[in-house]
Amino acid sequence: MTHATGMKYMKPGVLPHMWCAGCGIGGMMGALLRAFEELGYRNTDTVVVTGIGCTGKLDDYLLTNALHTTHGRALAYATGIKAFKPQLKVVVVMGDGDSVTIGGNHFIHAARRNIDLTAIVLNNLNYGMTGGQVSGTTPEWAVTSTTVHGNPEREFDICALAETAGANFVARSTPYLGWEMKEIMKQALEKRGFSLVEVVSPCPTHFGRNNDMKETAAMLRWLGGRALPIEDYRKLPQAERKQHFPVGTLVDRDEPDFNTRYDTIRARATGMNVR
Ligand SMILES: Cc1ncc(C[n+]2csc(CCOP(=O)(O)OP(=O)(O)O)c2C)c(N)n1
Ligand code: SF4
Repeated sequence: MTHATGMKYMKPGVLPHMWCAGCGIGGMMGALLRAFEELGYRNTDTVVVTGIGCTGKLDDYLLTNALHTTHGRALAYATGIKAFKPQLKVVVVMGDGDSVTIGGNHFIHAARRNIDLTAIVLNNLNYGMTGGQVSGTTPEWAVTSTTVHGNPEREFDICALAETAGANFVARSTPYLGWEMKEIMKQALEKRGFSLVEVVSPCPTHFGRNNDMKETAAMLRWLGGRALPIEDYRKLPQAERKQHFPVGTLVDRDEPDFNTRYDTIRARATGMNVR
């Protein structure tokens, strides 16, 4: 019996990768490439768009079509690709800074358009690449290099944001749950419309070190203890929910995506011109 390795999507000779030991980005990439393989994706019709940051370095390793864009703008580039080449599978891989902090506006509008993209957001709760600064998803209490006595701001719930803005598919996972992440990614990749997988992930180098979880195992245990299957999370009293985040498929609906709406309008407009 053979198992998907995802290696056929990787450039030869690029390992070892640049991420710190214990970082969750490598595992997320492994899950994504295995998902591609199990779904039979071809390099030629798959585009991986990234932004900037540790997570944004992912495209360096790939043989698929890949586009390394600017910080916070990956979804804008991806929207252009999908709008004009709808036959391509477009996957956008971003950090929490890229997607919902500097890039928050693009995130809201990509979900609102329900454009047929798969967004994978690696939420490591801080700006990893630039030294562990506070981001829009840093928990309220957390210490970072720019909130040394604790964070006075409240954090974004990325999944709730995507749901409210209109995404067809919203899910959350964490490397603590192993290959479940790959199965969720497969669902997201096959879903028409805007789909989001948030991967809540360890950054032992900054977030862990700043918050008494210097060892990766401690960060993974902490994430594992906070993650609750959505069915169990819903049973919790409101006051206890703050200690946890729900994992699994949170939203799965079938609203028309951007290209379907656009094609309908174009057909109508063309018909009107002919008359
Ligand atoms: C417009 C712009 N602002 C700021 C930066 C500097 N910068 C590079 S990476 C980064 C943080 C990345 O954080 P995140 O998106 O969460 O990704 P991570 O490194 O944690 O994976 C910042 C602020 C930049 N490159 N471009
Ligand atoms: S700094 Fe953090 S996010 Fe960046 S590679 Fe290291 S552990 Fe990963």
